[in-house]
Amino acid sequence: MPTTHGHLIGGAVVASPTTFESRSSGNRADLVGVFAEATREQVRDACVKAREAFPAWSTTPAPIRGELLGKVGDAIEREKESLSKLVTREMGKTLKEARGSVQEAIDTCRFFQSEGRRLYGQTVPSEMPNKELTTYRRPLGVVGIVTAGNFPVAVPSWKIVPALVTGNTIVWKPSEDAPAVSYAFAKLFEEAGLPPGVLNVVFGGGKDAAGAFLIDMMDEGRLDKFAFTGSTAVGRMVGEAAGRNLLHPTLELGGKNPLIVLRDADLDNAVQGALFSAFATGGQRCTSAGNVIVDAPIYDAFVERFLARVAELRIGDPVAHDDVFYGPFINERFFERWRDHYEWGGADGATLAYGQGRIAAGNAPSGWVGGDPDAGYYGWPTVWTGVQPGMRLFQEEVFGPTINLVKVDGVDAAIDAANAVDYGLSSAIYTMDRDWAYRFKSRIQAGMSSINNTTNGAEAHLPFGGVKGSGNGTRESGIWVLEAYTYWHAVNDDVSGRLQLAQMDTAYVQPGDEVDVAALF
Ligand code: UN1
Repeated sequence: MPTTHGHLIGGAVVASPTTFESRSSGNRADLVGVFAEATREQVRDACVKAREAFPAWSTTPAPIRGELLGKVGDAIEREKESLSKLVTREMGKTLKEARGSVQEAIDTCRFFQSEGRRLYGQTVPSEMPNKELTTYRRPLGVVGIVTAGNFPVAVPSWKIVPALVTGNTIVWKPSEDAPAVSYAFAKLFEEAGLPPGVLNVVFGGGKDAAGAFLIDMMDEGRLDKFAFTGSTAVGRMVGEAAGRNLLHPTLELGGKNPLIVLRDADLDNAVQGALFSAFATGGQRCTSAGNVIVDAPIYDAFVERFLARVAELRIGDPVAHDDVFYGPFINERFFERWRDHYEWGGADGATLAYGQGRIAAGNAPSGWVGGDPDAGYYGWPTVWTGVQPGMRLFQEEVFGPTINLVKVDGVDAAIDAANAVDYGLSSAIYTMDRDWAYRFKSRIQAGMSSINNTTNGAEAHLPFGGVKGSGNGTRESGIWVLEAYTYWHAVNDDVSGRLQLAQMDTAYVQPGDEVDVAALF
């Protein structure tokens, strides 16, 4: 029996009465690790430890906090290969993508290392003499963080690193789909010298478990901020709890991202981009494309080329085969939800152009690389044609290797279709026409847009986040995320030695200088 990994609370490793297993998504026979399952009391204790660590950490000079995060970046860089392999093994994305996602965390550390030397406030002129006004960014306090399993290093780093550089302390509940990666990631903060209690990690599930307990800690007044990446449904629950406690949560939620291909597009480039947007990470990115919206004159040509490429996609366990395009579902729940969408498609009257549900022995696509498909949950690449706005298939996030091809006539109809979903995370357009690209850029309802590239591709110094059902307007990454983990403190410093009152004791108008408007005419 492998050793059980405990929670990291206040610098101690803490065991729980119950445990859960993490198994490789690509091969369920491979036990990656056994983890403690946090009780409500343990989650509460983690919040207490984070609270105790706050005074010392928040008064540690920001450049020193930044230096420490630079060391975390060094440690991740040193461990990049082993951490990437662990990402691939535990949650099932390809090694190339895993390396990219770990690099995203390194980039985030580098960016915020230097931000520790800025964290600028402002000097503001006063209405009155001998008085100075200044603003400071202040940390919020204790931050509760819940993250998903699809980007188990990159997305937590988007929250943890800026929260720490600004002086907050943290209780993090990582995804139950990636506890081993999360444990290893947290250990690198410890190695870099983060003081005990500043970053606490509690393991367990979401519903009726550690995740829900951490949300409840807002009602107990133990958290000053909550940051969540996951489904829109859970995001609403987090938002409700935060709202009644007057906290402003960071919510990065679902997407049904459109990728438009117009009649003048470079078709090969567009096909390649659509393939990646649709099937990279098995469609389990919140930036994955849901609807590819194709201009009528090139629709047939696009469908033909796209389907030819889909039939060639190599699929299999990315641990055993480093040349696959995508691997397994991260977990059974995602697979089941994806399987259900086959029924929606039928009910909607869309045409199933490619795909046959779960890959099984004797029922595998041509690109299946071999091995036992029952070792994990693997899905056929699935392509629907004849999809239109209003169909459930068009509107709802599927989170799996499925793409809809939607035929429209012209740029305006394409943009209308792109905006006809309740989400607004990412978006893309393929066109060479300046005016069409401009029209798209100014009319699309999305937090992120690409012109002649995929719906993916967040970078550590660009704001990440959505509009509509994809979030609540908060942004991660770059300087923009600083707003999420600090409040502005305005300070008046009066050296006049007398009572000076703003708006009243000002020299706006000198007595006797007034213009009498009534007397002028
Ligand atoms: C997510 O799926 O939650 O732009 C994040 C991208 C990645 C991040 C996705 N860099 O697709």
